[in-house]
Formats: sequence, C-alpha cells, structure tokens
Amino acid sequence: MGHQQNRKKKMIIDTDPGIDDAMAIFVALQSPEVEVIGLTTIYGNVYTSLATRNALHLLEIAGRTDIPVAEGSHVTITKGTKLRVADFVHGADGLGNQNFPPPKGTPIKETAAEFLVRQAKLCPGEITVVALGPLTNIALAIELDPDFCKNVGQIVLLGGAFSVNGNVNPAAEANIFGDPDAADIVFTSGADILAVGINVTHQVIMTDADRDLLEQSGGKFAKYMCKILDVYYSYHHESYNTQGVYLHDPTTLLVAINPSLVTCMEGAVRVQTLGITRGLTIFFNKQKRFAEVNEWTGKPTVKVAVTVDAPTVHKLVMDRLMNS
Ligand SMILES: [Ca+2]
Repeated sequence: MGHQQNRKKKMIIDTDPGIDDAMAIFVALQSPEVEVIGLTTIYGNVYTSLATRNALHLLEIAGRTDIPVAEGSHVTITKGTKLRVADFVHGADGLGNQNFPPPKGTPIKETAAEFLVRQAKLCPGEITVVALGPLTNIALAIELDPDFCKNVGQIVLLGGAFSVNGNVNPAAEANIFGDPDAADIVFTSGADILAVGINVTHQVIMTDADRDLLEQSGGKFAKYMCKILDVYYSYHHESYNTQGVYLHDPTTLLVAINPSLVTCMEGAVRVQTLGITRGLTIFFNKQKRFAEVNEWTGKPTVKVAVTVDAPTVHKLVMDRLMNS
C-alpha cells in the first residue's frame, strides 16, 4: 500500500453536463485523491455539442483549462438520432438556464472513444472511467480497441435501476435508456465494471437546508452550484415530492474514488433493448444453475452497488464544495 497512497487515481469523466454532472466534476477537482486527466462528452441531459460547451465552461470556471475535453458521439451506438434529452430536469442550457457566455476553449481533435482508448493504452490498468451519461462512448471505445477492456482500470458508471422503478418510466433509468444497446455492450464486455444505479443514488439527498449552507459557505464551487441548482430543485419538488435533490453523479464519482462507500452484489447484467421495457437492467446473481442456456449464461461478472454509506458521501460532497 505504501507507494499507492501517494499516487493519485487517474480519472476520465464521461459526462453530459448537466447540473449534477457539474457538481461531480467540481467534487473531482476538489479531491486530493484524484487526477482528472480528461473529460469526454455525451448527449443525455443536453445534446452532445452543448455537453462539450458546458464541459469546457465548467473547466474555465474551475481554472482548469489544462484538462482536455474530447467530444463524444452525437448519435447512439446503432446510429440512432432520436435522442432523449432531459432538458426539463437541467434547463434548456443544461446548467439551470443561466445563459453563461460561450467558453473560450475548444475540444481536442480526438473523439471521446479515441481519447479513452489511447489513455487506457498509455497507462494500462490505471485509468478509472467515471461514466455519468449514456454509455455510447464507452461502447465505441470497446468496439474501437478489443484491448480497451483489459487496459482500462475500472469503469464506474451511473446507470440502471436494480430491483426498483426507473426514472424515465417504471422500467428504465435515464442513462441506460439513452442508449440501451451501448449499455448491454458495456455490461457484457468483460471490463471491471461497478454499476451505481438509482436504487443507490436515491439514498443520497441534498436538502433545501444544505443548499442554504452552500450559499453561506462562500466556497467558489458552492456559490456556482447555488446559481444553477434552482431548476434541479424545482424538478425534484414536483416529480418526487422530496425536499431536496438526488446526488446521482457526485455519488458515483465518490464511489469511483473509494468503492468501499458501497457494498455490491456480483453477477451478470443484461439490458433490454426493445419493447415497453427498453432500458431495463436485469441482474443475475449466478446462484442458480439453470437447466437451459439463457442470455445471461457465460456473461462476465460485474459489480452492482446495493447499499451506500450515504452520510459519508453527503458529507464529502458538502465539504468539497464548501471548501473551494
Ligand atoms: Ca450525468
């Protein structure tokens, strides 16, 4: 462990900013355990071009324009162009309708998938990919380089609703619903995968009172978040009747830093790609030996988070935003 303690975890954040994406990116930049080596962008909360613009903008706010942004896919893995974009959750601009000025920076020439493949090859086993949007870029990286699954350290993804209702409809969680075919490729790829679903992230809530604390703290990132959080709070008040918001992306980011914040089950996950349950994630715990071969038979094992140390995650998010 000795030399490991000083070594920062190299992270690439695949993101669709997104209000809770912005929070996760800020938490990452405030985490001494982490070196963010790049952001890759994807549609989801907004279209990909706007996700790229927002990623560049957030790095400018943070004074971290040294971090490259690689633009991701504009279409699903099956070249689908009818995308579901959750602008009613995050605002038309993805960042709480603040009409921020356009960023000065531009994305690098490489695509997100090319960047992921190259970085994983450069530091085999060392890169943690934190996937906070639909999984198209990750699936494209897997298709681009058969060794990507071996080269990447761990993929920690926000996705799925394991044994609970989805948040797009009763079956599907938003990131998986965004590209179910890509999600199924990723889950069955054989890479080291830890899935954090909304069954876990719905346990981590930032309350209305927490927002007041952020405002009072005067922390740079805390104040920025307070500007953009209104839309996100309104959505939660209306849709869930909660006095607070779910910290999906920041929870996933912190789990990527420290997986012991969650406990996991291990087994195979398949994703429904068709029909009324499109986007449904079905976990098989590999305990029964079925008499007949099925679509889970022989598929690689992934980790699926089942419990979370919510108080610790909550405290880390608050502390890192306030002390900025
Ligand atoms: Ca996201």
